[in-house]
Amino acid sequence: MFNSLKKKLKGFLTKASKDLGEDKKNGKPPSIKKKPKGDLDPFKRKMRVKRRREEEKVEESKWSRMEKTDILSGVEGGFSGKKINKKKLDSVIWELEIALYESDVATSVVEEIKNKLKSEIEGVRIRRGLSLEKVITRALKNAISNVLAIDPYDFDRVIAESKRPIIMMFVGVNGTGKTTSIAKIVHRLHKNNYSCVVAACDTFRAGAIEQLQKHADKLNVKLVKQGAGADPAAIAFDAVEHARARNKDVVLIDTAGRMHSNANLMSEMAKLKRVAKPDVIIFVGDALAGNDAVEQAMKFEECVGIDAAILSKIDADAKGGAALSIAHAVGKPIMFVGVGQEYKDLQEFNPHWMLKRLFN
Ligand SMILES: Nc1nc2c(ncn2[C@@H]2O[C@H](COP(=O)(O)OP(=O)(O)OP(=O)(O)O)[C@@H](O)[C@H]2O)c(=O)[nH]1
Ligand SMILES: [Mg+2]
Repeated sequence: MFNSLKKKLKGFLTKASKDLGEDKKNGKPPSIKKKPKGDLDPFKRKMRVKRRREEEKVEESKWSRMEKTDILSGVEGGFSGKKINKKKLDSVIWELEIALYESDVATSVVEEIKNKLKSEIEGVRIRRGLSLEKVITRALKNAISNVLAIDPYDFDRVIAESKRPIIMMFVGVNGTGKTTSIAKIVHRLHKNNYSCVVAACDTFRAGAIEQLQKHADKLNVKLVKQGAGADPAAIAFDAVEHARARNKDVVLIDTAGRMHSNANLMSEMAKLKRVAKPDVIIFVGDALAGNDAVEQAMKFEECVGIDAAILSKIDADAKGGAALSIAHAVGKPIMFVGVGQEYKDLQEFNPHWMLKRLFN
């Protein structure tokens, strides 16, 4: 998972700390400037030495305070150490930019990470003995965490606090993992003792209803379906009625995969939305599609409006571009990530989870 991106970030950090740390002379805390000795009498000289020692003590305590607290906080401290050189910084940040683009990170996200990293470390003074790599790593983690920091989607709370039945509709392009994600979510909901109904609204693709039926049998969940070619809106309506009549907790609507450029299927989805009145619309994107998944999410957001995203196939994704970009670019949180093909392979996503996988 994210191996290529992880390697690229590590490479960047090593190179950045080497390139930025080349100037060894600047690494020392300042020595207090000696004043010309002149013709001071012994008493005055003694007093001057004493005062200098006191000043040095204050400097030392500043340094040690800085080491214990934030390693970046020396910027405003007014005391010197190795200062990160702006010109060199620009050139190493270029390396980061390339690494991110190669990993399929969206342009707006690359810019955001780059600017945040720059603002965190430009002009910062680093005390000798402190690892430059550690300082840059921390700044990069902050920058990445910043682009991931969209209000998280608390699925369990939404389910617990929502009206009944709560209606969830899953949308996305072909083969991204909508049906599998629905099955995984039913599995999760059953584990928490919620009752579900699934609506087989993909009447378009051959075999879609049978695929869902297999999951329904395995999961022992009610499937509301009709034949191939039937009106998806009518099926969703039936499923919601069924859930109301039987006091079921959650209705999950599976829809046909569609390209946003397919006007007919997009307007069919809009009709489905009008009839089923979903409380939550979830975009399911394939992490392996990288930046394309981000673009698709933006289109679905425009066409139908989405509340959150699920990124599937993260287990096979070396680049991490979609996971880094989608929430920031679309402004919607990642609800879950799919980490395999089994029902249990669904995980909550948060910045901490991502950072752990990128930097540990
Ligand atoms: N490795 C891996 N494979 C997954 C994951 N999620 C789904 N898949 C696989 O991706 C393929 C497509 O999944 P589906 O759930 O059928 O995708 P879909 O979006 O419903 O496809 P359409 O209905 O054709 O639009 C299947 O082979 C799944 O097993 C995941 O998180 N990891
Ligand atoms: Mg499907």
